[in-house]
Amino acid sequence: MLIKRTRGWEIPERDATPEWAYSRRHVLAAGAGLAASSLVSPLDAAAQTPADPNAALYPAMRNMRYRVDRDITEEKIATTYNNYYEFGTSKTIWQAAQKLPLRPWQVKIEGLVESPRTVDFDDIMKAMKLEERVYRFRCVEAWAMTVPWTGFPLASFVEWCKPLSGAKYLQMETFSNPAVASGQRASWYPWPYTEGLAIDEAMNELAFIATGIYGKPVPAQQGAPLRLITPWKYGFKQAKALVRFVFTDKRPSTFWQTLGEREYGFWANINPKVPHPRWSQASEELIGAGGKRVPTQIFNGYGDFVASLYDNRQNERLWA
Ligand SMILES: Nc1nc2c(c(=O)[nH]1)N[C@H]1C(S)=C(S)[C@@H](COP(=O)(O)O)O[C@H]1N2
Ligand SMILES: [Mo]
Repeated sequence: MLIKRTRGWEIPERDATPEWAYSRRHVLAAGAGLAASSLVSPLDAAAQTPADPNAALYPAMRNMRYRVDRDITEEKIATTYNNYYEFGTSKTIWQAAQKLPLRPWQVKIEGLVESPRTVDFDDIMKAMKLEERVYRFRCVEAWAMTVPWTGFPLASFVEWCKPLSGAKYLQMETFSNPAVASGQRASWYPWPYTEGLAIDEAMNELAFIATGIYGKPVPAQQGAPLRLITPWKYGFKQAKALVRFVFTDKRPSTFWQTLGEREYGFWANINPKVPHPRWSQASEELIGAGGKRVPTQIFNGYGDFVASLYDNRQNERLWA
């Protein structure tokens, strides 16, 4: 039977492309790239190291295949309301996170790959083609935002790493630097922060490595210089400030699973019908929208892209 479904990218876009996205690009296209610096707020200026060699790569062209049906969250809200336990357990860690030195930034590629290696973040940037994607973002604490990430598909990066056929999972690891990250001095947490995806999830077109947000390099508090984005999964999967990618044949343990298996599973797909022990997942608060709540969608509205990943995993704990 043929069932006509509205696919994600056919949903009419409403307010998803703010004027600045065009006007700023227009300015750049006109060859007056430096004029864009006048658009950088003091907040961002603090977040960027003085000479970010990649600054000129932003803004990148928006990929219009990925559309949303709600307003983009105000930049100031999204960049000052964060979860980043390395810098504390409150939502207001954005200033503390500025202490993280972002260069040099070495990334290890290890495990089941043709040749394990350590690469510089700036060399990854030279190898990848940047694009902008507006995605919904959902934390398991039932708050949500809608933001324009800049970066590259995780699939492109995985291919670049040349994994061997035996690689079934990809583990990702955040930096370890307790001297600047006060949260990492709390010994009851299983530092460093780790997360993982099955290889087919990592190869799904939605999985993304963000290096930028709002048309600029991503600020420290949101995971600079590179972090994972999987919009159909809860926020805790989307590890920040990555330093290590390990290809493996065994399902890796994760930071949150180690802390509480009952609350944080490996798959952590978004489902309004499966409550977390402490938070109903039926609806979510859009941050910066005056307390407005909207119903949560299965897979955060991305089922057309990702639901088939789980057809043969129905015996697993797929949600929350
Ligand atoms: N390394 C690291 N990554 C992390 C976290 C963290 O504490 N440390 N928190 C996660 C959680 S719970 C959420 S909701 C998102 C928040 O991302 P944002 O601050 O960019 O909104 O980051 C995720 N990635
Ligand atoms: Mo979260």
